[in-house]
Amino acid sequence: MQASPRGALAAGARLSYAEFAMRARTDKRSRSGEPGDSKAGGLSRIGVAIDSDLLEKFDRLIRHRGYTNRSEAFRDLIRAELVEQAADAPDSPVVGTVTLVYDHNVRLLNEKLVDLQHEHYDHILSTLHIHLDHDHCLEVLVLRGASRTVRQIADILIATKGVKIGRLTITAAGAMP
Ligand code: NI
Repeated sequence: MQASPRGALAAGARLSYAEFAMRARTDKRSRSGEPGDSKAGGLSRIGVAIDSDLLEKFDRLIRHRGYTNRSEAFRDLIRAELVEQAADAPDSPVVGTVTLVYDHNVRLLNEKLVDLQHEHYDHILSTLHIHLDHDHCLEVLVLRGASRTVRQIADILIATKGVKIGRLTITAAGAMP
């Protein structure tokens, strides 16, 4: 059975960005009329043998996360693993989001963070600054580059004295599985 990407889209209860990107590409391929399109855009059905207790826990988890069907949850989990594995290679092109929370009263911290960002301006796509409260600032930076470089820049920013919370989230910048 051949499900059209549009049909699948209409049936999908929750659309992650990865899913959206994949479907957009599938849709484009379907329209291009290249040989082998139907296979590229097709769905395969698989049967999975799974321990009942484990399945019950999985169902609870995905319900808690807002999934309305298992297939969507399985696909997202598989994709997350593939992206993580791809981003592990030091030369893989990635996009990283760095979240920083810091106390702007710490002497010269603002200047230090801005200097660091200017040193790596060619890898920083965007920054967002929010004055969280009287003392704290939240900064979100979007970095792009080789996995190794993005991690290095994030580590330097996060380890800067006075930064209270720092997190890096990485996703593959190339083709999404
Ligand atoms: Ni601020």
